Amino acid sequence: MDISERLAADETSRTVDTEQNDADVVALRDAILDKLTYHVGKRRAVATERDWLIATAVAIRDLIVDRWVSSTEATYQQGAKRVYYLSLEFLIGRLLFDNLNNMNMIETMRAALAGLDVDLDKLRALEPDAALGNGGLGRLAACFMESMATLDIPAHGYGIRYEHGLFRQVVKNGWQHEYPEDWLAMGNPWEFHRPEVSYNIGFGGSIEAVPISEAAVRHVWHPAETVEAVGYDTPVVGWRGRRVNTLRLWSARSADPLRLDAFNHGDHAGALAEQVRAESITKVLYPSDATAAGQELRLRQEYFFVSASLQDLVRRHIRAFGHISSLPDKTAIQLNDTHPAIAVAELMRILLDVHQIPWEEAWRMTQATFSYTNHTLLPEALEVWPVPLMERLLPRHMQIIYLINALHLGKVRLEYPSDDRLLSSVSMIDEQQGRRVRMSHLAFLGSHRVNGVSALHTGLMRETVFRDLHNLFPERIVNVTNGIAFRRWLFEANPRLTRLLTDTVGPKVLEDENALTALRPLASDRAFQKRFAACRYVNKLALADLIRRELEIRVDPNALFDVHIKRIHEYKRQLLNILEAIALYNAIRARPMDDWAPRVKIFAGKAAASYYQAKLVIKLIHDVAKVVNNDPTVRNILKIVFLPNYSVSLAEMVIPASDVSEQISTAGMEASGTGNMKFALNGALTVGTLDGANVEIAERVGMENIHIFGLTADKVAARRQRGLDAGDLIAASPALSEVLDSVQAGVFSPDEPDRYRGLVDSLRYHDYFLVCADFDHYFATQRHIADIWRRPEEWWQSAILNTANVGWFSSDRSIRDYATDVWDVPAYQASA
Ligand code: T68
Repeated sequence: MDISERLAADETSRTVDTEQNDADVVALRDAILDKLTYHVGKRRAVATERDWLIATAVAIRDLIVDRWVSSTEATYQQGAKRVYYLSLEFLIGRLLFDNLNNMNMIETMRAALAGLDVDLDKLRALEPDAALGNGGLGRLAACFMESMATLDIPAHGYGIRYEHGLFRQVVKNGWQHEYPEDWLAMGNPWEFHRPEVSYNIGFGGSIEAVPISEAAVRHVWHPAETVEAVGYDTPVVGWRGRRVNTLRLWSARSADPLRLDAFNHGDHAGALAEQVRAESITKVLYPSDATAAGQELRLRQEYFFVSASLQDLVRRHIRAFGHISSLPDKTAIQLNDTHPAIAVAELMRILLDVHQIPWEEAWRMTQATFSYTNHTLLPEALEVWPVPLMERLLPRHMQIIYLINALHLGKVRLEYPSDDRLLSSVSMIDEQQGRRVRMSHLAFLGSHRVNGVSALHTGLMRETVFRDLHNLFPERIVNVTNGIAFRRWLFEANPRLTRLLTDTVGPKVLEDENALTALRPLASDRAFQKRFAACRYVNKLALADLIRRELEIRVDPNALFDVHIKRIHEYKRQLLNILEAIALYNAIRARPMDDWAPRVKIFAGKAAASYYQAKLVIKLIHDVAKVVNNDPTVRNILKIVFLPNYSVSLAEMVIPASDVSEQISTAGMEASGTGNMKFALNGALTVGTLDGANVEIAERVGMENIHIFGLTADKVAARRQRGLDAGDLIAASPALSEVLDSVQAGVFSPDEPDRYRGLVDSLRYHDYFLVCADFDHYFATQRHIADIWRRPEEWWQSAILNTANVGWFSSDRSIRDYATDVWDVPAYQASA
């Protein structure tokens, strides 16, 4: 066994905590055995690994609960302001290691389980991912929850407890198929069912105006249908258990579960119909990462969780402070995209109709309480709901929206009397294609702060979608660049690198993201470079092993691992990457004896079920892989791999094993990206466009340590103005011409030669995502990266400088920004 094999054989998850004392180990072992007996109800002799996982989780949960209770108590005692994060998605992933790590208990737990002949790493792999989100937006919510607990901010996350999270992706013959995912099948040891925390949620019906004085009426909504929302709480543990917050997810229950009369008359299905209808609200997560789902059920989901959450937080406020009037002083509600934007009308309804607050005061309170984060400017992703649907489903809310809009437009008209263009642009009702409510405008007008998620994106918000609103309210839009939880994306995902960092910089690197800068002087130190590279190598061995087991493809861990993992979307340009792979393949075949740097191109990601173009790209990646991986001329110089069923857990495995990070979206289209930060933190070199947070990463790591190519956002806009025919560009690029001709001719799809004809035609004649325009520059940049790969001292210096310089992208920094600029709450400071 050589050194790296020995390192690999060493368990994969030994981490940073060494505080392990025998008494703790014994106590924990006893606690686990106790849970096995009294919670799981099994004897040790017959316990399965799953039983041990439950017993282990529940034993840790007990320790977490103590902190949870004290955190909650302290917030009440201090009368502190609370933050509520409303999100239709929380892409949490697994919790076992997250909780152990934050509680500083990994090694103690490992020893306790070893004493019971149980392997902690096996239990880790058994836990299902909580995939209650589509992609970046949902994962951001999960990182933010962790950072809020770490920074000792009293916060609650509110969302939906989907019975089925994001679909399971199965690839058959290169095509994606979707299957339901069943994360709750074996129970969820982290959550607490709160049957006593339940609220009625109304839909439809009529409004009664009841006179309460000469001049005033009170509106009473009589819903036609009522569904019950029931809470499930999951504790969110901050770093070192400093604070434990709550993620409260709602599940739908029928107010009237069984019509016994119908059942007794033999109509068994009919007797349950109402239950089925009610419970369908929280059955599935909509698999739409960029397009508004458009279905009525989606609007029902949105209102369902918003109404339950607002009823819950108002009740909590009144219990703590006695009166509704102080709500904005003690409450900050963050709307994660427009999905919860109906909350603006719902809070108004509660203030006006339930608490009898006058309109002006209710509106002031609402604006002071809410703030809204925008995550996309893609027109197809901006939510609009048809007015007739809103009137039918939420009649009182629609009345309130009309009044908000009338008062708002009245003010605009006073200032700009005859500017009809302006009025229609800032109106909450879009009159273009039927009348539709613009949820972005509702969220904007109902908030005191509106933020974008990277500097570039925030600038584009001001210039494009929100231009007119921004001119009316120039203080409202602020930028808060996204961040990632270092605890998960460095400490847990890459324990080896973390150990190297703590050995080198000291334990303060675990507490303070800025301490990473201490690595800068070591970047050119050959000995340190070798240790840094050894961590990567061992992570690559583990990934190579996974690829062999999953796909029966052998990859060389000494090759450059070039990784593109994220949702599959045209703007993210997996197509550009696979076309570049074909060009490289052609070049290798033309000059097989050249000194090529061996490369493995790794892809993973899910396409929305209805997104044919994205599914076709997955198929193309598989078709190209089949040809390239089986071509003896190419030997091991190029391999192409598509890892199925991308998930948070898969990302944790792949990112620490990556040499190159693909962040190649069409400039101006990726609001921020957060994967880009995870790779850079783990020392991968980015190949990317000047898009989203790539711009800020480049500023921090230095242009010599990131590989930027392609049109800038301005140039993209200008080029689109000129037209999208790429004929001239293709004619000018022999490499691109050859690639497109071969794809079009069916070289990679001999079983169906026309499979990619339409795809290539759209590149030639309507290249909206500027794949052709950026192709040559991308290809050249990739060759430049290969040159650097051949000069290890240069490569590892650059890699180390990436890790050293991206401390700023910690979600702790993002949350501190929100705390100061948006929520006005204090946040924990390490040295304070
Ligand atoms: C992502 N958005 C952005 N949307 O694309 C990404 N959309 O640039 C950014 O880093 C991230 O948000 C965090 O700010 C999404 O992930 C969705 O998932 C989504 C879901 C439903 C409807 C529309």
